Parts: sequence; C-alpha cells; structure tokens
Amino acid sequence: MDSLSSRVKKVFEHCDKSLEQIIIVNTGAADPNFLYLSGFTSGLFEYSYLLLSQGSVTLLTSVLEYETARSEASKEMKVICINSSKELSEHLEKFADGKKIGINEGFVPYLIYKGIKKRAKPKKIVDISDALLETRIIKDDEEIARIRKAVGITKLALVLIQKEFVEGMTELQLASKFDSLSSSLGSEEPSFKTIVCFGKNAALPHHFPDDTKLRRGDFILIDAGAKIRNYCSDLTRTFIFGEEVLKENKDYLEKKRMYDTVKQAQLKAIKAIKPGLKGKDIHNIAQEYIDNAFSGEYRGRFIHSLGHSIGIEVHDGQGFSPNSDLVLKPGMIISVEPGIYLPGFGGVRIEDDILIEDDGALVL
Ligand SMILES: [Mn+2]
Repeated sequence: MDSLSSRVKKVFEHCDKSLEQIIIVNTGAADPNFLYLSGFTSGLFEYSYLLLSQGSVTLLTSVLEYETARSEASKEMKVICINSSKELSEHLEKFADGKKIGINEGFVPYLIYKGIKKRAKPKKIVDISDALLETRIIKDDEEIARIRKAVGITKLALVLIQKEFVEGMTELQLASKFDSLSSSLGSEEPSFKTIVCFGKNAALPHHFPDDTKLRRGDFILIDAGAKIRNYCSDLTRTFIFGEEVLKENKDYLEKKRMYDTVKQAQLKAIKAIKPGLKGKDIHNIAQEYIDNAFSGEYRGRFIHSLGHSIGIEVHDGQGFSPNSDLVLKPGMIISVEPGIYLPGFGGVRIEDDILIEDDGALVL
C-alpha cells in the first residue's frame, strides 16, 4: 500500500488549497474513506474520528477498538483512546479551532455535524466528497492486488458453479451454493447480495433470488462479487440451461443471439478503452452497437450504465454512463457490463472488471 501519508497527501492535492484540516467520521455506517485513509482491515470503529492534516494522521477511537487500532495502525498514525464526551471535545477543539476543515458530507449525520461544529469550533466546514472520490478512483498497487484476488475468486466460482445446475432447483438454492463456493475459494464476504435469475427473471437487472424453479432452456444469470481486505469484485455471467440439446429450438436461437450481441458490445467497449477518453465515450460504443444490431431489434433494451468504478465500495463513484465526463486514467478499475433485457422473455448481462493501463484496458 502507498504509505498512509501519501494517500492523505493526494486527498489534500485534490482539495482547495486553503483547506487546512480534514475530519473523517465513521458512524454506524462505515465510511469507505475511513477504511481508505486508515488502512484498517478489521474492526468496526463506530463513532471514531480520523483527523488529517498535511503532516499528520490521528485516530480518536473508543477503548473497544483501541487494541485493534494499535495493532493495525501504520507508524505514521497516532492513536488516541477517548473515554468521555469531554475528551472528544478537547481533542476536536485542539485540532480544528478557528480552522477551515473538510468533511465528507454524505457520511456525516446532521447530529454529528452539529457536534463537530460545537466541539471543534472551526472557522468553516466544507464538503470534500469530490476530492475523496477523485483520489480513490485511482488505485495503488495494494488496492489493485486485492481487487485482482477478489475478481479471481468470483471468476473461478462462476466457472465451477455450472456443475451445480440441476433442473427444478430454485434461484435461492443456487445463490446459496454460489455463496458457499465463493467463500470456500477465499472470499471474506459477498461484496453484495448475490443475484440469481432464472428464465424471464433475467429481464430484471436487480432481481433478488426467490423460489423460481430452473427449467430446461432457461437463462441463468448470476451477478456476484467477493471481498478481499475491504476490496470488491463484481462480475456477471449468463448461461442457457441445457444448451446442448436445444440447438433447433426457436427460443434458444433468440437467446443465443441476445448473448452474442451483448458479448460483442462488451468486446468492442473494452477494446476502445484508452486513457484520455471520457466515460460516456465508452458507454456510447456499447449502446450504439446494441441499438443498431439486427435492424434495431434490441434498441432501447440496454437500460443501464455500462459500468462503474470498483474499490472499497462495489459502486465506487463514477464510471461509464451516458453522461459521464470522467476522464479515463491509468489505475482506474471499472466494470464493463452491457445487457439486453426483454420483459417477459429474459435478459443477458455479461460483466467483467477492467484495469485501465497506459495503452488500454486489461481484463482482470
Ligand atoms: Mn456491476
């Protein structure tokens, strides 16, 4: 991993030059920036504060997390155990009194915000969520290694799971088999709730598995991810169940054609990825391919963005969407997931995670 101070330095580089201090609060809902800037891979750190300035990183935490923090903290981080509300106020005031401070407004509940204002007495509080996103969207070597490992596990699980397909099984049963397979391959937890769709359910991009039974000729769509030390993967595969005996079936040919169209759209998009292009340029390549295939038969059936940045969060900020002005840069990891959805019939989505390099995209 980059040293902690270099991550902090990068965040400040993306902020307004007049910003003096940053306070990252981890409440009940973990702020991914807290994980990014602390480097911690264990512990909940509820209501802990990271105090960042150009030259220092200080953690204020409770006795509950103190030992975890001490064992995981890099040598650049000062860890302080807070035992009372009064102590918290004292430390916040010492850090921020009269200064301009930055917070990540999306993760600071109003109650905590008021508390910071009252306790720390800053001159001004500004939102730095954009600077945090801009910093985190470029991955360092340690982050890339973790995501690669997570991707490897999910990819392998998506191959091995095919042995488990049995006529009559339910989506829930297959989802549970997938999760246990993924965990046996080393996933620390699913990066989101595993999506399994049979048949026409595959036309619903975020269908949750239920007791729908698998029938011959059905689409099987699985969208799933693993987590390694806080970092996510996100992949999708679509299969046609019992494909080998379906060759002359009319629906089978239609399904196969949908699949091939999505696959082509994905290949074209991946091939076009280059630093300097914008997120929307890549989305549009896939969109136009799908819209124009087979005299427009699938026009308007690709109904979401082509991809999203992946990291600590499975949707780690921006990506390939119709309006994305994100300028592509080496070190970004983004999913590429075109799809075609025909309500009442089924759907196909194929998703891989790519790393942008100097000369194009590397499929992880
Ligand atoms: Mn995705």
